[in-house]
Amino acid sequence: MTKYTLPKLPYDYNALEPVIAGEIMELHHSKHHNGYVTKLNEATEKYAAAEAKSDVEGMCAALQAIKFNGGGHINHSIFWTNLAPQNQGGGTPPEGPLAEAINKEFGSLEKFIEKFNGKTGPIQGSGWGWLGYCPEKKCLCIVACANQDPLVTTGLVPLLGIDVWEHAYYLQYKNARPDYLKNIWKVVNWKNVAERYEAALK
Ligand code: MN3
Repeated sequence: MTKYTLPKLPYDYNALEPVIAGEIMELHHSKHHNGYVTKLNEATEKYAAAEAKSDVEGMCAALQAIKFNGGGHINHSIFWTNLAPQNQGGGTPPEGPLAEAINKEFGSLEKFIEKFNGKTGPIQGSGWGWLGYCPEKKCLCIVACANQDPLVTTGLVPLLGIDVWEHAYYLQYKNARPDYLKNIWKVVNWKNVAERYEAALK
């Protein structure tokens, strides 16, 4: 059976400083994301064992854990690549088709960020803000998801996800989620977001 593994971070833990402290990145990647991977592997084993016995109750119970921990694994795997150190393009505004789509849908990058933060900041408890592509309506949209619910469950293709669980910012920003959301754009890897957008169009 497939064993899921923790992807390597594409930069050093302290490379996003001063926007995100190295201590946060290390805990977030090596403890939190790693925990989702470990529990996803346990849950898929439980599911397979239950399925082998036609134990539907056991299968349903395992599915809850697969959705949460699998969602955590999917979301963080996207999140790490959505960010980049400033000397590697982090914060450099998008160009090309993605920039055109953002301008068309939201007016400008600044207005997009304002709307994104306006929707993501008030998420109650833990969750994620997403920029997604809707293949049906052929447009960009901003969606807030609770817990670790992966965006794909809404039918959208994930392009950019911002983690607003407290573990993503609390050590540095304390209760000031809006400050974290204001700063994070300085390390957004728009090149990665644009690649995801262009792949979604195909
Ligand atoms: Mn997280």
